[in-house]
Parts: sequence; C-alpha cells; structure tokens
Amino acid sequence: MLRSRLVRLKLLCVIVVCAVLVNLVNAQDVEPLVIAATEDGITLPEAWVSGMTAITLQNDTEIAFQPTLARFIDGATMEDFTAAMMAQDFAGMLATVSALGSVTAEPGESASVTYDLQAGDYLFLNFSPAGPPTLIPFTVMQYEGDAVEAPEADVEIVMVDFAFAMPVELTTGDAVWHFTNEGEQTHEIVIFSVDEDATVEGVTNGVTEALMSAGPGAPPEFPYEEAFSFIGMSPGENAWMNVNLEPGTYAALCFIPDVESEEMTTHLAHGMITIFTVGE
Ligand SMILES: [Cu+2]
Repeated sequence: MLRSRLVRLKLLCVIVVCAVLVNLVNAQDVEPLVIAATEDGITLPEAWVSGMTAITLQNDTEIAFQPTLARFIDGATMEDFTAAMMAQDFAGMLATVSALGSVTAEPGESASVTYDLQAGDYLFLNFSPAGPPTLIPFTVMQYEGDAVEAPEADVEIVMVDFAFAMPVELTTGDAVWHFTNEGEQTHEIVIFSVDEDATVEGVTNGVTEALMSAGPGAPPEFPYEEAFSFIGMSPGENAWMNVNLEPGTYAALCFIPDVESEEMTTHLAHGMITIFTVGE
C-alpha cells in the first residue's frame, strides 16, 4: 500500500518536473514566425500571440521586401487607415496605427527582427512598385504562458524628437541593436556609409540636394551607399535586430516628415543626424 503510494508520488513528481521543463523550453526556444514573399503573393503566419516574438522575412521575389506591421490604436479601423492612405494624408495614417518599424529582406534573402508584440488588431502593409499595396488585417492574441525575456542588447539606439541617442564609436561584428522611439513622432534610422572626414553639414547638404532633385515618384539618388535601415517606428515601440557593420564612418539619418510643420519638413532638416564610426 505504502509502496504503491510512493510510486504514485514519484510519478506525479516526474510529471510536474516534465511540465516545468516543457514550459522552460517553450519560453526560450521560440521558433521565429515567417512572413514569406513569393511571386504568387505574401503568406503570413496563421496564429500570432503577444510577447517577445522573432519574425523572419523570407523574400523569394526579385524586388526588396520591406513590409510594415502596425497595430490599430484608439479603436481605429482598416477603413480609417485606407481613407487616410487614399487621401495621401500621412499624418492621418500615423494617427490610426502604431508602426513597429520595418526591416528589409533583399531579393532572395531573409531578414529577422524581434518585437515585443501587444495583443490587438494589426495591419500588415506592403507597398510594391509593381502594383497596388497589399493590406492584410490580423489579430495578435494574448499569450497566457511565461513571458519570454527581451534579447540582451549590445547597442542602444534611442530616437527622440529630433535626435538619435546612440554610441558614436562602435566595433565591427555581430551585435544586437535595440531600437526604441522615446519621441512623440514616428522616427527611423537610415545609415549611410560616408567619407572618413564627413561632417553633419556636408552630409545633410548632399542628402537634401538628392531629395530636392528627385523627380516625382522616382527614388532619390543619394551620394552615399546605404548600409542599413530600420524604417518608420511609432512612439513607444521596441525592436531588436542583429546588425553587423564593416569598419568605417557612417551617418545615421531620419527622413520622416515633421507632421507638426506645415511644410512637412524632414526630421533631418531639424538636425536628426549623427555621424559615428565602426572600428575593428
Ligand atoms: Cu525622426
């Protein structure tokens, strides 16, 4: 009698330990969600849950894939967003959704980013030069399990109105960059490879000239090569990415228009530019 009770107790212990272990494994070995772009269209994951979520963009097309994930705010709907989009009302679009920040998967390549997803109604948005934009609504359900910890960051990139708070001396090699927007406007970081003796004024002038001389609908031809970009992040959002820059000198810029200004002046014109170096 006592023996069989002991066996039962042991079994129970094994089951409890196993359950705890499974939970730990689940919390730490999270498979990334995959968003795939092929010539036949775009496939989103079927189920989304809140919390720290690694997302891989898989691009099997011949053009760059840079979709936006955005959460509807204050009860805004798809209709509100599309109305603002059709009216080319940039400020109106930004008022209906909180954009998580976009990364680019080059043709035939993949790119990964980690977001701390909040439960809610979302919009997947992808602009394509080949046709109309793709808009797909999806829902992130509340995850009831143990929270997954944020990746440990090596480099903090804090965006405010209108500056970058970031280190100006980095070293080459794989590093986890943590992006946050602590401003009241949307921000982004576009990184150009610049000359060793580049100045804030020189780069601002070179880039502004390229913006002014670009024809309508044509992308500007910047005098610098783009090394990295993380585009369009709304206030309060967080993202983590592996970034590895070659040694050299770089300029970080934000091209988002100031929605408070009548002329929609770029944040760059407000001085949102930092020159930094990456050493061996
Ligand atoms: Cu900005």
